[in-house]
Amino acid sequence: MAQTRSTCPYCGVGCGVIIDSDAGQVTGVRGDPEHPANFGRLCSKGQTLHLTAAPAVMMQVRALRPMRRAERGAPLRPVVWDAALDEVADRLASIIERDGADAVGLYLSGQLLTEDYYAFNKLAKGLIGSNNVDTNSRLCMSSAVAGYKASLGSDAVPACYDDIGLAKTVFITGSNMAWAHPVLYRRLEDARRADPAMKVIVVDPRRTETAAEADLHLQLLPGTDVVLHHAMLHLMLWEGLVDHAYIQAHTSGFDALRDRVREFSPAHAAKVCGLREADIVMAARWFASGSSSDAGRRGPTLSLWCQGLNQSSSGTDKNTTLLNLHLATGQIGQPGAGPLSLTGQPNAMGGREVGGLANLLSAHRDLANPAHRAEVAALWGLTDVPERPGKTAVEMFQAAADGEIKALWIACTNPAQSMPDQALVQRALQRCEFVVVQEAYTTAATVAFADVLLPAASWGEKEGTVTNSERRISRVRAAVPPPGQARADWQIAVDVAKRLERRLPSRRVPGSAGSMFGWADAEAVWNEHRETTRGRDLDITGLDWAGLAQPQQWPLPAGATVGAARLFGDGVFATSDGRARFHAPAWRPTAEQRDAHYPVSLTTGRWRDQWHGTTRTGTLARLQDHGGEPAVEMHPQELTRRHWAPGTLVRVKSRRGAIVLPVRPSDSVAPAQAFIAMHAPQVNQLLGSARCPQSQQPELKHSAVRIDGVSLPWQLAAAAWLPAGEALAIQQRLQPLLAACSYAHIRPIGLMGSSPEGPVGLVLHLAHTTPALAPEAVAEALGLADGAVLRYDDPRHATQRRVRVGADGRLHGFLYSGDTAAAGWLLDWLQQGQPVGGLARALLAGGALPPVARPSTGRAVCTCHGVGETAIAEVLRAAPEGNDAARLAHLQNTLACGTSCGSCLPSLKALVRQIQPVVIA
Ligand SMILES: Nc1nc2c(c(=O)[nH]1)N[C@H]1C(S)=C(S)[C@@H](COP(=O)(O)OP(=O)(O)OC[C@H]3O[C@@H](n4cnc5c(=O)[nH]c(N)nc54)[C@H](O)[C@@H]3O)O[C@H]1N2
Ligand SMILES: Nc1nc2c(c(=O)[nH]1)N[C@H]1C(S)=C(S)[C@@H](COP(=O)(O)OP(=O)(O)OC[C@H]3O[C@@H](n4cnc5c(=O)[nH]c(N)nc54)[C@H](O)[C@@H]3O)O[C@H]1N2
Ligand code: SF4
Ligand SMILES: [Mo]
Repeated sequence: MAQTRSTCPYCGVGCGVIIDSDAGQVTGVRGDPEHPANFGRLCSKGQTLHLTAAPAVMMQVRALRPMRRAERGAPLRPVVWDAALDEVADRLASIIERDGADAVGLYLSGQLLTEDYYAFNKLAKGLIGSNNVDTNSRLCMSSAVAGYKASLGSDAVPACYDDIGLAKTVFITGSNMAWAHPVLYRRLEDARRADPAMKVIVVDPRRTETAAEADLHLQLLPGTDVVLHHAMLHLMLWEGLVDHAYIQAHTSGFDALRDRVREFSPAHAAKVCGLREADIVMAARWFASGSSSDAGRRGPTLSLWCQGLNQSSSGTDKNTTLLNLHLATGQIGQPGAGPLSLTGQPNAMGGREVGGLANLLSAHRDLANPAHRAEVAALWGLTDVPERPGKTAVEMFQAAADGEIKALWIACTNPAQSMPDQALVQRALQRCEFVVVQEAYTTAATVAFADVLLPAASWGEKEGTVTNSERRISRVRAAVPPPGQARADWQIAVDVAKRLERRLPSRRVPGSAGSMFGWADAEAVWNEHRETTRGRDLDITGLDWAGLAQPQQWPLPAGATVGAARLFGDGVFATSDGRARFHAPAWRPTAEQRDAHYPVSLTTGRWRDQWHGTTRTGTLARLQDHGGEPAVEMHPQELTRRHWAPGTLVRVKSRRGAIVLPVRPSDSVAPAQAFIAMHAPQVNQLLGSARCPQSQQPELKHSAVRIDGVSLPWQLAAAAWLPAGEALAIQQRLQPLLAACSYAHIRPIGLMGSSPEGPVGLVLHLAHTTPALAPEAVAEALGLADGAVLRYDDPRHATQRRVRVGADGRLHGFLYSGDTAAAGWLLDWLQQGQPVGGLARALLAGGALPPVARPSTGRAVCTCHGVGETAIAEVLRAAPEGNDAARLAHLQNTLACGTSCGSCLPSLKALVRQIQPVVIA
């Protein structure tokens, strides 16, 4: 048994993990108690990593061998590595020779390691001679980058995680951190317990779990953040809460800002933002003077934000106007005070460090700056690096759709799902002459467009470094060898680069010898990257590979022993004159407004237990239960008004496309608004590519839509337990069949509350106007075609029903086509493992209600212990009376829910507030 320290591959909190492995297989994972990001904690996703790495799971879904397609439309067939690499190099070289270097585009990811990123960047900018390298961080962090650079002079996050425990006021905006950054949220819970006077403000158009726990929730209208920020400053000026001495000494541009915010009174802002004036006033006071009643005392105030600000057509303005508030109150660079943007992906920061965006160069250098270009050319031994700015994500796909970009190399991201304007993206991938997809999973939607698929090593299998939200660099280590023939991403880049070096004209200074890519291992790549940081704001020349055993924050220049916890504490900023800049943008509303044709404001975001395209998290039934079937969430009043029962299929239509989804009532969205999880495979057919003019980040948080009823009389619902190690493969085999349906959903399921080794199955829900496929095909795949299967067929009504009860007297599977009203309770019975004994025949009757009433499990709440809402409600109703904390403790003692990773604590607390004990008089 071996133990390997590494990091979690999901979010930007960057938790340290210890991986247990045995005989080349991952056997367990736990939080690293010594890692300063998490001190041993993991969330529901981190804690189940080892289950996703189980061989039985991986063999069904991982890309194990290089593959190529003989022609478009033909299936992918395995080839040996050398043939795949030769083909990639040959095709790229020919296209470059024929159409120039800019005919190639590289689309990368904030989930690559810094070394992977470095190798790709050098390959594109140094070898090919094109700046067409952009990443999914363009969809994620580019507004924060543009905001920091505009206001502070460099892309440097000034604060750190410890500040959460030191702040008096925490301003959380456009972030559902209870779900998206759970372990950091646990820290906030600790801080609030330790200091009950701390004030938490949450700004979000939805009442998320994060918002529901705030002292003040500002449920603003989407896209109105700039108005709110300006109004807060207006109030601060009016009440004398700004720090004039700080403004005088360390900033410039305040006069223009003061003129700008004059028109943004809290009363005016209340109307534009859809808020109460008093709430805006309260938020401004808390922000400026901390929660202290002593008006003379300031802060400390910490801001945390994420995609609600960044993914916006005014993303940079939302960022700079928030930074204005920190600068105007001097709340920056001190313990507990400062802006702390939350990075989404585990290495979004590392990508920024090596210049992994179309407008950047290594070590926070700017492509537009001739001195910076000369520095990078010198470091790489080149005559020059190309001057022409590269294409940003949306522009890159637009250029491919227009035929300008002829080859795309996509690594570690799944644009066929995650990019906005899917019609454009699909056109681009089809028109592009040559598409290389470097992927760890065959199930990613973009694989369908690959001419060559290069199998990548993934979590637990590769070496390198990542940088988390607080500028902390951690080691990523391999615990096991990659499955099949998969290789590390940087290695694949080097394998292609060395071949290209032989084909392309050299751009190196005369007399250079050897390869530009002669690295022996990840350490060698990192050493070269470290050298590029010398003298830069992120200087890490004081750090070596061995020193990385202890995660460190940058900067850590030669001579230093520890990194800087906070930046700009001395009030000297990274601008030419050392002063931070105020910005005074006018307010621009969202690119699309609600109108008579598209009367609903749609927003999109994350679920607690799923990760983006779900290639990894989607393999585990226990991570699927909390979200369940993707749906469009609407306010309950809207469902009542339209006479829609929960689960009714509706059509959501934007100016770009339409998709069908079930509707789900949710108090968290306001009337006239709707929410769809970004994990829903089709959602980005709805979203457009309007973007922030400064950062080029698309407005993935808003689109105007209409939602209408849809008539799909033919439905099919089925679920069954399947042989161990086969469910995911069967899911993939069924997938092509489902393309014929107007609506199709399929996901793995497990037995409620069972261990990870419990039974695994699949659930399907299909709908169409007429029977879209023969139910037999599905029945066969689910083991419901023959053997001890009960049947009912009514061909006149296109009705087929199958039920299988096992020798243990429990329901093992069902299929209903035609009318599927019974599917809800049948699935519940299946997942509860209910004995059905003498009721077997009644299971074919098809009613919306079960033959005997049994409580449904309700929504899954605690993933670790498999506890659903019904059981929780039962315990809370019978609980002894007491305060909320006592009743939460009683609940945890009784059901163990929320005692492991803690990701469900906000849900549990909400239920404790909602469900009071039934008092018998
Ligand atoms: N479980 C889980 N965690 C993740 C991820 C995941 O896939 N799953 N992904 C990671 C990644 S890459 C990222 S980028 C982060 C994202 O983390 P977050 O940004 O926290 O998550 P989202 O749910 O995308 O969006 C946050 C909130 O923005 C709100 N919002 C929408 N419009 C506006 C607006 O105009 N103003 C304001 N103030 N708020 C608005 C939405 O209602 C939503 O609640 O999560 C990371 N963590
Ligand atoms: N509507 C809407 N769309 C959004 C967003 C939103 O909020 N709403 N959020 C946007 C944001 S912030 C982000 S970050 C993007 C995320 O969007 P994507 O980047 O598309 O998300 P992932 O599914 O994480 O894609 C990563 C891919 O890399 C593969 N992979 C895993 N490990 C490795 C590895 O080690 N090497 C390689 N080569 N491949 C690997 C995975 O199987 C997966 O297919 O989505 C964006 N799209
Ligand atoms: S909070 Fe959860 S997903 Fe994020 S790094 Fe930590 S364990 Fe991983
Ligand atoms: Mo992201």
